[in-house]
Amino acid sequence: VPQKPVLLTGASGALGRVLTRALGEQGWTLRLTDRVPFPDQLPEGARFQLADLEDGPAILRLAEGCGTILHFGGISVEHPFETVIGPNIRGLYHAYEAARREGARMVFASSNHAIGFHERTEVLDDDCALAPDGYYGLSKAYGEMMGGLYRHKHGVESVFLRIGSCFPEPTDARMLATWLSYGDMTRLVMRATLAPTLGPSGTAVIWGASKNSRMTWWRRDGRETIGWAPQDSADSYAAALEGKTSGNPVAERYQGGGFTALDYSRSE
Ligand code: NAI
Ligand code: 15L
Repeated sequence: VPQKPVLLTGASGALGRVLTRALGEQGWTLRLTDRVPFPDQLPEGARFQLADLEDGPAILRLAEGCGTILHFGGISVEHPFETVIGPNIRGLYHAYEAARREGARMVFASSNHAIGFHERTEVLDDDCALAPDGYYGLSKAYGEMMGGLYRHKHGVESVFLRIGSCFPEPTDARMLATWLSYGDMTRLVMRATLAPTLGPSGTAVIWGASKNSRMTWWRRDGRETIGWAPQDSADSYAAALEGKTSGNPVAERYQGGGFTALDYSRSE
């Protein structure tokens, strides 16, 4: 159990609700926040406060006394630039300012869409070039770079979770590679929070996929530093899903799948 309370943003979202239940069951002291009400029963010892990530003073107050910030709030799929920038850029800045003020570790829900324009034939390590596949992916790349800034300038530690596809089950052929089970995601967040050190760099990137034999795109990362390994696998869904491709040549070429093909206007 962490020594200090843990702040979870995006608590009312899909992954926030999974984490609230699982971490609450482990006896963690949770401070929860979102801009929409929390729909479930609160675990014992948890407090929920409505707040917009764009409200900096509110985020600073919420983080008071916390040792870790699990930053899962924000826009979670592709949207126009003007929709993304408030929650995912200004909101992210407020979360990092809170981490700096508290000396807290940041566990940031980044995304495969920060690197989505790498081709599926490429094998990526954690130091690969960022290649965002939209304004959403760009906000995640910016978040990872902001984590680097706050480490260098203020000593704030960050774990960047480059989550693949975290859903109850894989639902298409791409997810046979990118699927991250809820159980593996929960254990990943627990290790990212509890790991005593992130090593000399003070930051770690983790590829967030389960033990899928089709995940040939992502290789070296910081999982040993935090002591995490996935246990679940999408493999048993292969027979049902391998024919379920998008039919779009752009989406099928790149790791980010359908996000890469949205509003795609390149002709050569
Ligand atoms: P979600 O959309 O269900 O949850 C996001 C939550 O953030 C929502 O409850 C929403 O109300 C809240 N939020 C949005 N703007 C806000 C604002 N301005 N102020 C306060 N709260 C705000 O998304 P999900 O699937 O739970 O994802 C959680 C995080 O993980 C997101 O950051 C997402 O980008 C990231 N992620 C998720 C993946 C997945 O497969 N589910 C894959 C990769 C990354
Ligand atoms: C994400 O970043 C999204 O939050 C999620 O809804 C999925 O689209 C996922 O990536 C994915 O790439 O499957």
